[in-house]
Amino acid sequence: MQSETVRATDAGQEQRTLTVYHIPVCPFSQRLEILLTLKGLEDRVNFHVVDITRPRPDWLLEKTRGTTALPVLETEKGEIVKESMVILQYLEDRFPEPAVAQHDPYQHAVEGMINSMEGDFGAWGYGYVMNQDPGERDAFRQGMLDRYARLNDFLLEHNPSGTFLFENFGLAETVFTPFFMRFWFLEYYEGFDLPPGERYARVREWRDACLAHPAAQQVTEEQIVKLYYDYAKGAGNGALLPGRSRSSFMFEPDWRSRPWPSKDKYGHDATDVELGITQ
Ligand code: GAZ
Repeated sequence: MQSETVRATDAGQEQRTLTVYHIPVCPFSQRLEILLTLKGLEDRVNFHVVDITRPRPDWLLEKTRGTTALPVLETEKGEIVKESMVILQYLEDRFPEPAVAQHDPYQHAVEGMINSMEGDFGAWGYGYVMNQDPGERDAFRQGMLDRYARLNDFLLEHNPSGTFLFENFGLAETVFTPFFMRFWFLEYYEGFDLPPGERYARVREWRDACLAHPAAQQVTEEQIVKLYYDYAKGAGNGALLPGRSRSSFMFEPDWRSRPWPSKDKYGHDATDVELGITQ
């Protein structure tokens, strides 16, 4: 699904399908891929890859009226929908069967409440991996644990004996799973994992079932660890670190051919050569 669209969406041709403009491996975009996979609609949408390391092209800025955040969905009629949570709801409304979101108003409110924690949860984990001050590590670790504990309590309140928030992998799982996957970078570069024991048992069960779900296998741990090396060194979104000529976030050369990076983010600055990303 990460293949470039064949239709010339930038050439003013009529569009007969839905198009998502996205940055591959972006967690917000993976949400859409998961939802479409759950609905069996992977082929219904063109995924058009946008190069994050270059300025956005004018034809795209015209569509978005100047905003640069992706993903962005364009309908068959040329209507523009921004924000991954809004796009998920749009796709759910357009393609209601099989339902991913809850129908019951209260249950839908429950998934809305847990989803309202995603921004803070995601931002904390990204702040943690990007932190460069060893003196702040404990505070980041504790903050991450606090956020997992909050999710644990929420799951215990609403589905104490189940695995997912409701019966099946649904909207909340679609929203959180891409972050659970990105947080493989915390395991690797910060040695962070949920401690054993009751305090995190419910959220651990949820997270592990989310990670294993067949509809959510768009990225792998190895891919995340390798591509996000520069995030672990404080440089996000394709930014270039001092002494380096390429970003670890580039998609060439393929991550499979690169060595696993050094885990020592506080003590070592890996070179292009060590990362296997020379031209
Ligand atoms: N709220 C939007 C949504 O769709 O849900 C967020 C979309 C978004 O941030 N997209 C990013 C983007 O297009 C790519 S993915 N950025 C370029 C631009 O011009 O705006 C996440 C973080 C973070 C840093 C990066 C990302 C990330 O925290 O994966 O926290 C969650 C960006 C420092």
